[in-house]
Amino acid sequence: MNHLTVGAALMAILGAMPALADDAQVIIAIKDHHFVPETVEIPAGTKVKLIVRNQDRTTSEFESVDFHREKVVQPGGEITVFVGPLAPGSYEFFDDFHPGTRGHLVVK
Ligand SMILES: [Cu+2]
Repeated sequence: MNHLTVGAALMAILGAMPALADDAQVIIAIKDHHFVPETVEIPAGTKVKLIVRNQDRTTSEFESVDFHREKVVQPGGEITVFVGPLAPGSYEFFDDFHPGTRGHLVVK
């Protein structure tokens, strides 16, 4: 490749980067056996990155039957799950190790 071609290739790569940075991302904490926030609104038809941070001293398992995810979150740790694109509606999630801990993804 000559320098012009390299420059064009670089610009193509850099041009593609904002799309990655724009990916929808939501942080959900687990604190005192509650999800914070308990209701998370996300756009329909979009892939969304959920980051779940466990601030409790007990192990949790972030789980949803509605959107088919299940992942253990260590005390003080965090996990990432991708959801969507989803149709509009309300999708429940819970802590499978503390089933009283529940929240909802509201897709609009
Ligand atoms: Cu489970």
